[in-house]
Amino acid sequence: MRSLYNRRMSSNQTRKIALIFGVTGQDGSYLAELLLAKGYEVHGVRRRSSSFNTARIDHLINQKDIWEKDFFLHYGDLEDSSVLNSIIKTLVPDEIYNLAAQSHVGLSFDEPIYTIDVAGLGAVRILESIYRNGLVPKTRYYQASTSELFGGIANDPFSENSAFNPQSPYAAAKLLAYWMTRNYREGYGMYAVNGILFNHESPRRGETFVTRKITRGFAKIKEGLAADLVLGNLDAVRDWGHAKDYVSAMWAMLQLDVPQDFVIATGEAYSVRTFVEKVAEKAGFKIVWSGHGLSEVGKDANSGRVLVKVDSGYFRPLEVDTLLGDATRARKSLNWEPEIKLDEMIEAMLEYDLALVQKEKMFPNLNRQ
Ligand code: NAP
Ligand code: G4F
Repeated sequence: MRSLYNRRMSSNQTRKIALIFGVTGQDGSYLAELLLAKGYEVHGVRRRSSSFNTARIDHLINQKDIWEKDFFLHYGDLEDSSVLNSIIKTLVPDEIYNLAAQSHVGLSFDEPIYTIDVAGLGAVRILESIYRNGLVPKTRYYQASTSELFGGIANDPFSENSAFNPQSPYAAAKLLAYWMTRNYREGYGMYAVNGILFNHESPRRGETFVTRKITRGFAKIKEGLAADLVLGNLDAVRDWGHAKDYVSAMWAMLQLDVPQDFVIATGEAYSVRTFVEKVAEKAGFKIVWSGHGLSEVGKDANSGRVLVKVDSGYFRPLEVDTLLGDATRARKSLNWEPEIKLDEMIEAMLEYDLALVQKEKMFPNLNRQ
């Protein structure tokens, strides 16, 4: 990696510069692709790790015509103000996307202070850096807000005007970041917006989120590498879209004349149970449920084999039962529509995981040192 300062000297100043915190994550990788396709100079911040953590962006790093010409990586951490301030001050980005977070709701109950530091104060560190470096007239800021702010069941789908009711340390951290983004917008005139995104998934989704856990689980069951899949709350309902569609909305939010916050959602919601049934069917199984609560199981109708079990370890101290979004404002003002349907997304995720599992079967020692 070349030094930030050398790179800045040689950069083509005529095109827009985007800086992505969380570039190694699901959304960061799709957003980097989108911005590169739009002709941006794209900079991403990655964390130092003792193992490889760039799998989602390796295809960009390995592309000789763009690596360190259009696409750059810098080491940094949202806990370290001095480094992120130096990156922002040196690059003077046109757009900053803050996608970095400890993003697992369940884990946030185990690590509340860390989660609040990164997902909450991390946003304040970036906003302060923009403000104190005099970049308010130049730099636009996107905050990865979340439907978790709403905290569950309501009579109507959640919109920008719905009340917040955070039900986890993660949601409380994101609420802090949400309000600080509004404070800098309303107090200092910064172009700073919240994208209140409902769940979005893809083959690049982290393996511990429920959708990917299910597609990976059924890929392993189908290929004989696992006997069953163990889950938590089967009755949780989520509005699941595709990450590729959602990063387009992020970009569109930074292109308006007047900054404002948007809900991004498909407007359709399904239970974890239904998601399991859909994945199972595509993997060649038909699930029939029996029992209740922690004793409930999902059996394959043909063989009678138990394929799905429930374990209390995957429940959270507070459960968010139902999240369904109303993206009317985004449809009207951003001309945004989700294009990839749930079934199409499930097929792509399962296909991807089947290919991974087949590789694992052929080369069982591939991931061992
Ligand atoms: P993700 O896959 O978990 O990616 C999170 C990114 O943040 C990774 O690049 C991670 O780096 C980075 N990160 C974590 N801690 C950091 C730290 N201390 N300093 C710097 N970077 C750090 O999440 P995602 O699904 O792409 O979501 C992107 C953002 O949108 C997150 O803020 C999430 O909370 C929010 N969001 C997601 C959804 C959704 O359904 N996906 C919905 C609403 C909001 P490593 O790769 O090194 O771990
Ligand atoms: O996939 P999940 O872990 O996602 P969750 O909690 O909805 O959070 C995701 O979406 C948020 C937007 O609404 C983001 F802000 C956040 O960063 C993250 O991307 O769980 C979905 C549902 C939950 O109700 C959970 O209790 O599935 C339920 N579930 C049931 N069994 C499980 C499991 N979740 C996980 N992770 N693992 C299980 O075994």
